[in-house]
Amino acid sequence: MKKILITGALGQIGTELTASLCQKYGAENVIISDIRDEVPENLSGGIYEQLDILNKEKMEDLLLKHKIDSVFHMAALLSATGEKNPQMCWDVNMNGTINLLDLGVKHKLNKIFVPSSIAVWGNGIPLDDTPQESVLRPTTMYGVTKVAAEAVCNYYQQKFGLDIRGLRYPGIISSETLPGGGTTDYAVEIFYEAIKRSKYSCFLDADATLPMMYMSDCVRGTIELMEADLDNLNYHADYNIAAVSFSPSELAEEIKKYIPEFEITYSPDYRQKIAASWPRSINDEAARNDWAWSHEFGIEEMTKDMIEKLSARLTTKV
Ligand code: NAD
Ligand code: AKB
Repeated sequence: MKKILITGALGQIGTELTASLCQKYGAENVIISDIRDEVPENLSGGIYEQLDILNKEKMEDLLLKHKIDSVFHMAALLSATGEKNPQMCWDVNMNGTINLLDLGVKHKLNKIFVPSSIAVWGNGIPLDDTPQESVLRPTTMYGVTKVAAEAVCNYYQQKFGLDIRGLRYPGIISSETLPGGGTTDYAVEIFYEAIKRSKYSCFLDADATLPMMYMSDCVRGTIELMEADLDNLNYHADYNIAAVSFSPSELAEEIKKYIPEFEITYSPDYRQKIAASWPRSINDEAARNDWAWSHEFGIEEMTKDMIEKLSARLTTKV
């Protein structure tokens, strides 16, 4: 990877991926793009270009202008936002991705990363240790787009030899940028509310166990997969990847070790039904075997790091 484009770079994962890629490949070689006009002041480097991924012409201009050879395609609408506007979710997640794949073939891109999600699964799958090879029956439009994107990426790989890689990310927890409208967002919000107000009303049930991952593992895993030897990969756009699994009540107990007065209440909404259709834990042996994936952060390490980082930032109680 010599010249990298990130789409959706101002989102939760894109922000921290940008920082790592700039550090590793040089800020002058990382082009960050997003649909948003305003560029945040705290950008960690890179060259910003405004890009709506539905604008294929502009996407092509940027690929040529910056001589891009690799793309991390992070632009998408997530599960909760997607359920509010399924048509737009399909449009952005599918048509935006196909635009990129077509241009990838046309301009012979070296590598493309297209993230997938635990949302590919749905009712009727084993909820624990969900295998790499399993039936995919998504219950949300977001999940439908992730299954379809995996299939279309694998098709472009076989048909055109385009090197496309992807991970079925669990819920990602991070301290730098707030999540953008997903079902697992509670696991980030809870830290902000615990630090600011010592209480949180959770939109999932107390025992809604879901697979989760800390951002530093997510970013490292993403880059490691992109740097892995293609000959070792038995899967392409659909690798299971896992770190930890916990429920809202288990996370609350962990937070109480640092904020003993913290109180959590439960007021489940439409997102609980989505969460209930997703696995509780995932089998990621293929990733561990093929490209030596290994997570570093468990719930204890993650909670400690989140509390330390956010407490330093959110100093005033509202
Ligand atoms: P996010 O919502 O935080 O960021 C997405 C970014 O895409 C936003 O900055 C948004 O402005 C941008 N965007 C939206 N529509 C666009 C368009 N038409 N053109 C260009 N940019 C557009 O999402 P994220 O959490 O950073 O997720 C990145 C990827 O990882 C997505 O594919 C998502 O489905 C996947 N994923 C994320 C998680 C998670 O927990 N964060 C879990 C599983 C999978
Ligand atoms: C969401 O909740 O929509 C995302 C995901 C797991 O894909 N965080």
